[in-house]
Amino acid sequence: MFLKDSPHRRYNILTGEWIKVSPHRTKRPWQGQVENTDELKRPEHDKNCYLCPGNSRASGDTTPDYKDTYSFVNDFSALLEDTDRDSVNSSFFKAESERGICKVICFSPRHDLTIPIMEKEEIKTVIRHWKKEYSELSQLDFINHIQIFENHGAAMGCSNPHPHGQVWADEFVPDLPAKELAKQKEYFKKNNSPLLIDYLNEELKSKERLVLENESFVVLVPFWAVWPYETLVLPKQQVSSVDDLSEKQVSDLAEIMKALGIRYDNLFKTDFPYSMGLHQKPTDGKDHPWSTFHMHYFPPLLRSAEVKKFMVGYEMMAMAQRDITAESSAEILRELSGSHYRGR
Ligand code: H2U
Ligand code: ZN
Repeated sequence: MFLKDSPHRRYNILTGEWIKVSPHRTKRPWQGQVENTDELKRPEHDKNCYLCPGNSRASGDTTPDYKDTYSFVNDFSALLEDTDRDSVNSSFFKAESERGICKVICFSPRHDLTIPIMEKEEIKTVIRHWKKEYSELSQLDFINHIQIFENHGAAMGCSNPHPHGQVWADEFVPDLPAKELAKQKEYFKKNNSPLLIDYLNEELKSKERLVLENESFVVLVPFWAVWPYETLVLPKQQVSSVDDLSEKQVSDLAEIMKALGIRYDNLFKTDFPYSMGLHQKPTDGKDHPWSTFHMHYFPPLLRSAEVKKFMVGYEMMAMAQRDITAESSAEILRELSGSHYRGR
């Protein structure tokens, strides 16, 4: 079958972009080099960490003695609530000022934890905190989009190993979510059904790209994945934002995030780096019935804890390309152990 053996391009239904796939370069899944890069064990509390309870931050504020998930306004926020309002709009020069709020979310007071080694109950607390941020920030009339994400690991430019993520609340819907929304809307107008729910139902039939499944969620390697071990977390029932998740869905999402994190860590026996984020309904007060809540995981590793995929050369100049197919990656992830290699 050409999808398995021959060079081809695949279409990303969410963005309208194409990606090149060259499976003939690696017909068999990579089985080689797996380094056990036993990271130095981190302390539960690090007196030099600005996210650990009781320590001071760049702003001079003290991070309080928090007990579970805690958030604060980023001391180096990319967007500000109070800023000059201005614009230029000519043929060659277009710009407008933008307001916003950026926050840092500490997942846990424990410096040494990561999502895969946190307890499910602790991850539920993080998700409930995402709900709270989404619902509070969406009340502000100048906030029209909320991007929640986690940059994990030094390989992704994360500046501090303390388990944390960020929220950027924007005045304008950013480009990637805007593209995905436009595609979801186009499909919904034609089919009167959400694109990602229909796509998931097709994936559930074929099963070849599935990684994990529970009552409420599925993790799969999307047909059009770019990163070698990229995954998409999809709800089985239409739900438009994190705020709309039921307690059962919060619990199932926590469970599947942990299970996915364990597989990722087990893949190269390392604290697996990634950028992960939530895509959901804009907060502009409109309905967006086509918008399905989902999460993307974009991990950079290719062959080992050290060998990353670089998006350079052809990819910078032309388009994304991969060798190993989405189906092979899904198979590799699916077959990994569900117990963390470090034993917790
Ligand atoms: P990353 O490691 O994902 O970059 O996130 C850390 C964030 O923490 C970063 O955006 C902020 C940085 O601006 N920060 C503070 O808000 N206060 C500090 O004292 C240091 C870093
Ligand atoms: Zn810390």
